[in-house]
Amino acid sequence: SPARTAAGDAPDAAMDAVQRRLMFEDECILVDENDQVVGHESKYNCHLMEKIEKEHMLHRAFSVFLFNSKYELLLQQRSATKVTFPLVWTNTCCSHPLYRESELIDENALGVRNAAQRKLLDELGIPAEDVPVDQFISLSRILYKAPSDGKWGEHELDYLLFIVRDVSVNPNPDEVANVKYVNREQLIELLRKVDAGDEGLKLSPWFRLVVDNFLFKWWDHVEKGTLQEAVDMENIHKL
Ligand code: DMA
Ligand code: MN
Repeated sequence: SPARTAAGDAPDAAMDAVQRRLMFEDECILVDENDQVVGHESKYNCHLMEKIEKEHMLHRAFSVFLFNSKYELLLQQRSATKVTFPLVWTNTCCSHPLYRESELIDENALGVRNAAQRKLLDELGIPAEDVPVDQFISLSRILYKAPSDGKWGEHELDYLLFIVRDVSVNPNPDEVANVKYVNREQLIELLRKVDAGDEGLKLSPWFRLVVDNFLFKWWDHVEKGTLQEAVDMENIHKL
């Protein structure tokens, strides 16, 4: 459709109705480079590349990496209607903690973990009881900037949340085009295809950063049950 082919430059009127509603309803948390809360702003404004460049606007986000009991990682392909990064393959679930009391709790990243539980249900239909908030391990934080297409992009301070659970999955087609579990070999094969340009496969920039910098060493900890040893919430990695 015309809205898809040039999503980044399309007028807002062409934006998918569900995604447009979220762009204005979701109030993101603005932070400084040390992850201190400095304000709040609509999801819409937070993802305008012009604002990011001119006002250095930075917002808080999270990326969930969910593994099943066979230690396979659940990937999702973003829906065609996502305003930023449509149809790219990425980690299990990504979004933003919102500027509301329950998602602003700093202690042990509880606000971010609450947001993760909310979005795993919204995007993937994973029941809250399958992903108890105390089961997420906040491993680290990264700071990155990535243009999408046209006027949209990301500039985020992103919490990397790991969880090992068998869950029931029922993807929401407004958010997710496809899902699959991969073991390490299957992810390596996917990376090879992406790098070769096969089948038009693309990965999200933040997932690629985590893959290239951390994922395989953390996967060892997932398998050994030693994820706590990998926790580094002191540093914010600028990637
Ligand atoms: C934003 O994800 C968060 C990261 C880490 C890129 P998103 O674009 O999927 O957010 P939402 O699901 O709220 O649209
Ligand atoms: Mn964002």
